Amino acid sequence: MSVDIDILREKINRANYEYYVLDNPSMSDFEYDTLFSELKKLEAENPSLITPDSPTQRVGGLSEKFAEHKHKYRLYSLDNTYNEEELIKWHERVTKECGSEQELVCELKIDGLAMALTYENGLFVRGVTRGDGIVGEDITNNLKTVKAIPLRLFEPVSIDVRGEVYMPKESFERLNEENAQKGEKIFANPRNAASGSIRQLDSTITAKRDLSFFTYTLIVEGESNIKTHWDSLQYLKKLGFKVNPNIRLVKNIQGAIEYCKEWENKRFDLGYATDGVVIKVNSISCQHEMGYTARAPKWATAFKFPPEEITTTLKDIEWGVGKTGAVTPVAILEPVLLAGSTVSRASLHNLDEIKRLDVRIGDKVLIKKAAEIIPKVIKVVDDENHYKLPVYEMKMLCPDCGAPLETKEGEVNLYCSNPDCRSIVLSRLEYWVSKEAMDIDFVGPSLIEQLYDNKMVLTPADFYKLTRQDLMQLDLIKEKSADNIYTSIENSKLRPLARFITALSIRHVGKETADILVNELSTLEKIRTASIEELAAIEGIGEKIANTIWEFFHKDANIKLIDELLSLGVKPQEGGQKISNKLEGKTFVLTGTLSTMTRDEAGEKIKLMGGKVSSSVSKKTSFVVAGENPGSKYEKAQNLGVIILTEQEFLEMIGG
Ligand code: 0OX
Repeated sequence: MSVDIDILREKINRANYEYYVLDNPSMSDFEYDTLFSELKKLEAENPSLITPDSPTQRVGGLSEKFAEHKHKYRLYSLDNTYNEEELIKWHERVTKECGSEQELVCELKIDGLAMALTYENGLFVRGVTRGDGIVGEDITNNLKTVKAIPLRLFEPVSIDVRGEVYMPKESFERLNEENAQKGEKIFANPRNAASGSIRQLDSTITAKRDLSFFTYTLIVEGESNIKTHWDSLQYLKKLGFKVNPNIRLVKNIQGAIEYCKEWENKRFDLGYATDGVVIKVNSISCQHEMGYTARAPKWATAFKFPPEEITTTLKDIEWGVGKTGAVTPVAILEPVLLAGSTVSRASLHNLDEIKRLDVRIGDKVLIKKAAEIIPKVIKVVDDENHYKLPVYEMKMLCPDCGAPLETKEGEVNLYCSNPDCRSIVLSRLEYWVSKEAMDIDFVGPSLIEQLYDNKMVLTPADFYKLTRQDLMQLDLIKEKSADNIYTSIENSKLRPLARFITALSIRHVGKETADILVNELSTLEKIRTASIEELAAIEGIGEKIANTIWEFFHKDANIKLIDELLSLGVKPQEGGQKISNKLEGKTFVLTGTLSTMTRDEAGEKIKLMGGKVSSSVSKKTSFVVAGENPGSKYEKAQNLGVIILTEQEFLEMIGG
């Protein structure tokens, strides 16, 4: 038994290592989940066999507060350099103090949070935040949930390492999208998101956030075989740590300058944020010789990339109305070039943010590309002019229909109080037809506006009352397009229930929550009639969302809308997400044009049969379905040896 459990653990740890450290998965999600469940079951039956490095120990629990921990080795800061000249000067000091020109190691400066990790006999025993460099907080349980941090090393050594915990850009965007849906905190950048995630007292929350870790320092004490920083990084890799793949050993400062120039632009293509380059003297004896100032090593320097921030003038604040009725501000700016693109609009989030920043029309403002994505206003540039401008006053009226704005308990957003507000109705109709919702082709914003202004479509139900003749009355709509539009609308009648729920634009209910509701309650009738308690008891819903869902389904206008949709032949496909398990554990990637269905429809079918659909090909992909003119995914599948199916083979697989 103990041998079985050891082998199982080893297999899962290996799979984790390949996935999270090497970025090169070898096992399917299905295989991984099966092994993991098996291990959990064995451990539950034999608790004495649980080991501290078991992958099941990455889940964590609750802490009351974090204990302080004095670092054995101080965590130093880094001195910064901002240009070539300063770099050359730093290097001249290195050459002088070490007696000869030194080789250097260049590393990307990861914009995360520095951590100190301790391993004893190969086991991860402690992880501490930087704190003030002398004393930090013991957050071992939270760090155990970060899969790129090995719980056991490949050699039974006792060492201390340093590295940076960070959140990939994609995970940051996803987290913010989900939080926005739920009306929860929006993080300004991936670093803040990583910080908010790693300092959770409930480490099950940390475990749900996708954090990663690059290791960049091995503490080498006294006599050691490791003579250079470069070798220490290679050794860290050998022990099972994730080391940034873009490190480079260079002969001299010119090499380092080239590296900095190269990454100044290339950094935007990375999946994580980096704010500079760290340049370190390679020879460890030289590092010891140079030593430290009061706060930083003399043998290292950080070259900071020019900030992706710029000053411009705030010309106006425009308020937009979203599909939930939320009225949100956008800063209208004097156009400026920022991170490679011209920016004339920036996010201001909400009225509280406007008050906090005290932005006034005419102010000079500092804007920044948050995580290189959407620009946002950071602050007002302090100058005399600011105080001469009138304080910004919000009218508290809907910018579109003029109805009073209202607030909702526990939320910072302002909402238009008029359910018939043109902007709200239009954006709801646009959302109804969108790819994420009912996926109705050929019906875009301008057609919707025409239909609305001609009083032909005022609610989603009205789409299903349109005839070909109705459509042909409109500007620029000829027989062929009327046919296309009509067929598209007809085809949408049988969309899966989760899409239908998503399409209803219930506040806080996006695609993910709709999936949860359908998986849990299966039918529209059950979802419509569930009590607040029943809804709140569903994992991933919570009280606040339960309330909004219940309220939505009990409002007269919504009851009428849903009944009308059903009577017009809209028949959301029920029965949960799955109708069979035929494709369980299989991941599909769809590429090219299919002749009998759209890629989305093929995706729906795969999901209904228990399979998964992914947008990118990896070793984990089970099949790539290739239609006409497949893209680069086809080549990638060939290179990785992934099975490629023709549309016909795919149809045979799913039974026609
Ligand atoms: C980083 C990073 C930070 C070594 C001596 C003081 C700082 N954020 O990626 N720090 C260091 O080095 C230590 N290296 C890095 N790559």
